[in-house]
Amino acid sequence: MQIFRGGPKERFAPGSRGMLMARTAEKQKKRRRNMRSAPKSVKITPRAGSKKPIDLYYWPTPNGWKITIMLEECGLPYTMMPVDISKGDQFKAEFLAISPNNRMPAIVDYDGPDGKPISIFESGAILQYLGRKTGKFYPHDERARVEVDQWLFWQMANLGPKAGEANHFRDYAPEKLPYAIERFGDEMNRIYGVMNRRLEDREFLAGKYSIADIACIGWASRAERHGHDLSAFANVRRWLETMLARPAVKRGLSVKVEAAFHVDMKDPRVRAVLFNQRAR
Ligand SMILES: N[C@@H](CCC(=O)N[C@@H](CS)C(=O)NCC(=O)O)C(=O)O
Repeated sequence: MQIFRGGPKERFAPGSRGMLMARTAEKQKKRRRNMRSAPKSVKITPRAGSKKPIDLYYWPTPNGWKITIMLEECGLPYTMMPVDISKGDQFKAEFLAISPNNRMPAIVDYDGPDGKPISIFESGAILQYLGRKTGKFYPHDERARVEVDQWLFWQMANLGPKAGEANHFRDYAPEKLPYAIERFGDEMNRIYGVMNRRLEDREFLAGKYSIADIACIGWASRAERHGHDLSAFANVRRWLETMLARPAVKRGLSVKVEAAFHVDMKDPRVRAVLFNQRAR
């Protein structure tokens, strides 16, 4: 790959077609960058002539990134709808109507299976749906699909929830409870061990790159938050590097929401929204 330093002026004669095209490309790039960090609902990579883009209800966390990465990998146009979970957007009636578990991500696909809109919550179900819809990263062949499903469900039931608890007891619990910190720290160690063994003789979790890998990347890229630097898990590190080098993974992980930068997890109002939730 050739890397150009400097702007279009350095590469094309003033007023040339090349210069104009480069300028337009730069402007588009800038616009896309700004859109990704805008606080309101944001349209990303819309295509002329296509149906209304998918609405993605999103906050920049490992569960949210699963879907931005998948949408980017598939080249599907989407509108990012921020769900400010620090302020309680996840409890609003209109959000609960599509995501009754008061958790993001969720999507609305206006071009559903019968051409009518469909809403989906739970990141694993969304990944499978998008995989079936596009025929990408989710094989048709039953044996290959079972491989993917196993590792996708493994992420949903192990890596994700246990990392969340490890994180909570390390960083957010009002008291440092050694038992809880150790319990979930050990679990994370076990889980990375499982993943490391699995990746010993294959590049990706299900052999080929799939939604199972997409589900894991956001969590594994934050391993240090749950107390691991992955140095003991060489195969996971190699997989992580391969994943992070993918342009769509980079784009998916960089879909930002400005307001998320200003969330203070020590703020009692934020803690009251996010912690000690009970049936409503
Ligand atoms: N199993 C769900 C988990 C989603 C989840 O935990 N989302 C978190 C952010 S990472 C959330 O929306 N939290 C809101 C809350 O705790 O009220 C999925 O994979 O979609």
